[in-house]
Amino acid sequence: MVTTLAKGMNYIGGRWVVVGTDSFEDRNPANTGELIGMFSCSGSREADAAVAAAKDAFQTWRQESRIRRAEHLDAFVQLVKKDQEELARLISRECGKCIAEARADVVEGIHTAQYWFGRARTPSGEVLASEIPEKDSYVHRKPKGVVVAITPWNFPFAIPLWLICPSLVEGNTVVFKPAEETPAVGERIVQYFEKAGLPPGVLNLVQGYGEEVGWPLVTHPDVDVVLFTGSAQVGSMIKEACAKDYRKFCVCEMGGKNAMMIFDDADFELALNAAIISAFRTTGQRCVSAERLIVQEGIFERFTEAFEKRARRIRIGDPLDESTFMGPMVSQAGVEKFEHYNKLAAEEGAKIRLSGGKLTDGEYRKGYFVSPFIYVMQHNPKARVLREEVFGPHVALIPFKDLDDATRIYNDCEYGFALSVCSRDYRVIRAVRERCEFGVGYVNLPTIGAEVHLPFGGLKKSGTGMPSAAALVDAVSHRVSWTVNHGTEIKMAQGLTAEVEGK
Ligand code: UN1
Repeated sequence: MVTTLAKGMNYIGGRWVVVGTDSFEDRNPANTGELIGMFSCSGSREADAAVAAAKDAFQTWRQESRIRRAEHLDAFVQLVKKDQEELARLISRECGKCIAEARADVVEGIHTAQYWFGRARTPSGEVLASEIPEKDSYVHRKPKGVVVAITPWNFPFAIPLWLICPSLVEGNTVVFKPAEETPAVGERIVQYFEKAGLPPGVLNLVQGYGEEVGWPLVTHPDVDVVLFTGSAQVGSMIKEACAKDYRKFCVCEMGGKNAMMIFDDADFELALNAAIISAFRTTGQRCVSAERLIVQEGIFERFTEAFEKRARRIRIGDPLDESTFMGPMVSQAGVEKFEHYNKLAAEEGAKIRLSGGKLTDGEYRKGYFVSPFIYVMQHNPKARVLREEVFGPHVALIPFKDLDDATRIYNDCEYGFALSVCSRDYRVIRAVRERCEFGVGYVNLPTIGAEVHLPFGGLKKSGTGMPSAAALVDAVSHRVSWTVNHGTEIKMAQGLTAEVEGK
């Protein structure tokens, strides 16, 4: 088993290193009295050292075969499998996710590493015909260099692996900065890779805050790719910074104001279950959580009542208790944002059906527990609560008349991440797919629950239009064209010759 005690250090060039005296506390959001560890507050010195180590290691790593590189992922999986339950418990304690969801996070991480291990043996380029019979043309992939991966707390295991695995398999080296809320799980990932025999410098870890160490990494001149998953606000700063540097490429996965569209003909129970999962799993703190339930008029009242009734029964409590459905929010700042938007909903004319908020009784006092907030509102383009991401169990039920109305309401939002449509009518389902702006779409399913071999990313304010997960290969490798002449003379596709005197 990999050590359960967090080291709290950075991992640079194959060594665990302590950073000065400054450190930050990592506490359990369900019980803030529980200290999980103390972690280094890194800054630009550490960012420089980590990028230099990654740059150094790149020249050797890129020359290793793709298949050999990927074998480290298989070794990683074998190690994780030995610790699976204990790792899930650490995830749950560190970010407050229910244990079942923490187990799912580990499984998703394992699947990611397995996928990239297998994919290494599949074609990595293309062979194309040339117009000239003596020529062969190829599309060949080359690694980009140093990749910075800045990851969120809500999937502290799976998301770093979404970004790290394709980067490594394609021959890049990585500097990984986990969220400051989940440094212990970030450290674990690196410990497993160290044990799996990854050469020094290929994967480096820096702990700390975004402004202090994230920014020096993003703006570092020797970084080739920045992969970020987090808020739209930080993502747009990263996009701006990367745009200033001609060589830097960035992929940002940001927020959402995701919606389910539930039509009158939908399977009622299925739609209800999907809505409960979409709105309240991970306490509404997924970039694909649904904060808008757009429901057709014929079933609106019945659906709202059933949803409210089910939401009232949600078991909120200790995430390590198997019977808990909703754990705490991750931080006091998360609670305050949730409460701010709940208040705003009332000001913007919402009819409140369930007035959730911070829970302060008994055991709840120890953590950042909240109960669901549910309201009914006519669509109103001016209402901020219908457009801005809350990242909590804050749910609007919005009535609609017909297909045109549903797709208009859905699209009237700056974000474009996940959608779900519940209907039995294939024409409606197809129209939703074609008319709505989204990156991840579901039919008769919740808005959450992506699988690792699919692209995952949002449009508009939700992303850079370059999806993550399986599709990330295009972000971490250059696709170069390569044409070889097997003839003894030059034949040009467009008919030019080297004849200098004319005919
Ligand atoms: C996220 O919310 O940031 O689709 C990622 C899902 C997960 C990933 C969510 N597999 O719900």
